Amino acid sequence: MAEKSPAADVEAGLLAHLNSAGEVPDSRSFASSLGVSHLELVGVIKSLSAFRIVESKDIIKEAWVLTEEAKGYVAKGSPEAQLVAAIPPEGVSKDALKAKLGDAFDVGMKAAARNKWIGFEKGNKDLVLRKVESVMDELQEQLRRLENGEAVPDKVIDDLKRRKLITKEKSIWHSLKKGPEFVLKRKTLATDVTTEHLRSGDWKDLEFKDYNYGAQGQPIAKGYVQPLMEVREAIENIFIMMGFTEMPTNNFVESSFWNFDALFQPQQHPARDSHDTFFLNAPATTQQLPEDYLEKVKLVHQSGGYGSKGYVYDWKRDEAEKNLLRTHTTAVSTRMLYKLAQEKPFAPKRYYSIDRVFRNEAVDRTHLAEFHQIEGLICDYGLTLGDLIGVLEDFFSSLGMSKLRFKPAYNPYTEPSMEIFSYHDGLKKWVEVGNSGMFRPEMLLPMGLPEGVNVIAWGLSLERPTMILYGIDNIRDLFGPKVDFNLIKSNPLCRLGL
Ligand code: FB9
Repeated sequence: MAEKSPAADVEAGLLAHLNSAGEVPDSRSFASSLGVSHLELVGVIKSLSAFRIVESKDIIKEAWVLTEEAKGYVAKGSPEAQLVAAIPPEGVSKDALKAKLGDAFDVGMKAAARNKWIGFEKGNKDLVLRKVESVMDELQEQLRRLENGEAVPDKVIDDLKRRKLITKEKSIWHSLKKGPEFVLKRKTLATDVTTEHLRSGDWKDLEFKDYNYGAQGQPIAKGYVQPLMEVREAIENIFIMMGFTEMPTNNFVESSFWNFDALFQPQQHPARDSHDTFFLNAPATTQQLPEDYLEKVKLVHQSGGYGSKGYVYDWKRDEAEKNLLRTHTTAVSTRMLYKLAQEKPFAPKRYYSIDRVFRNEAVDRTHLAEFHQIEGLICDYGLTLGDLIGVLEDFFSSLGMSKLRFKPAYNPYTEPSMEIFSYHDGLKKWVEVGNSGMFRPEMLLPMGLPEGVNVIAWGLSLERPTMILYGIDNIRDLFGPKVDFNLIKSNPLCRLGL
């Protein structure tokens, strides 16, 4: 038979005592009567209460307890009393006293002086003299009384608290009585039929523990999807369902040409200076740009064409060759539209991209120097602003945003352009949920896209919807070194548009 665990002895002792005495008024004194720690008895009480074998009532009392320092004073007297005791009638030097009392010296000196127990000789501040024969060590007395649980005046409590000699401690103990399922000896309920039971045959009179169907499973140590990636996946599924294909965004480093010039964004545009854009020192400039297309971009910037008068400025190649961290994934759209224009005959396309973009902006609660841009574009003959509004309605209604409003806006590469607003039921307000527009002919025609082909496009961030969906207030809790993993672990699955 298995060796009886000390807990079993405690249990047997408690049940036997309850059986005879009917109750245990104070679990603390009962534990010391059993010679076990109160904690160990509490463990048994908790398990017996769970099976309603005993009934336990918690008794909570807050009491002042002495700090180690205070316990020292009860043993050796208060610092001031120790100090006086260490002063011989002829007095003694401060150093000698410090050597004798150690860190009680400073406190002792101040308190003894305050109590006018000590004094100094005129002109000799180093010799400490006793002013009193004997002292009544109030502090030691008060601490002793407190230690024995005796009442002391509040003023004394405040003084002892101020001298950090006492702290409040909550102690909990229990009064016990027989429970509705009280038994003298608890049948150990078996949880499994083991070979031992089968071999010993005692399985016949074993009682089995009920299955606890409510038991939580072991938390599975598994990886967790970053909320941004959860929302990314949900939004990707929406694009794919709408027939869009992902654009390759695996190049954070881009040339000014594809990021700005090809988008008909003039070289003196404020976004093109290092206040907004991270330019690279190495590699500082790009080597390969399509020569013939570059000429066309140069021309349309300098003197227009395709019905446009252009920007009429001196377009510089070296400006376009400057490398930077892309400020938008629209740079990828530019590359893809140029590539599409080279494919004859023209075939309509729906493209999307979701990846990091970098902007040298002031960082705040919702802005970092990088974020994930989501972009969608449709390239086809005869597309109108109505088509853009239509596809935005589809896209955002799949994101659970049905009520949209559009506000005219300006982008160097789209005309007309619109900011998109959605009424957010949870936030009870209109939220700006993105930007959109129709790419300018000055951008599309130099690429070689056929007359009559229009491109409608829109963009938003991944961080904003993720923060709103997960109720995250500060972007640093979502992205970057300060992410709180528990937030990621405890996050409910994102239920977006699905
Ligand atoms: O994401 C944004 N807001 C947003 C989006 C979804 C959302 O979902 C909630 C669950 C309900 C909530 C909010 N914005 C775009 C709007 C603002 O947050 C804005 O202040 C910040 N914008 C970023 C740029 O900041 C400098 C968000 C980012 C943005 C803005 C514009 C584009 C892309 C990202 C674009 C574009 C574009 C335009 C025309 C053609 C092609 C691309």
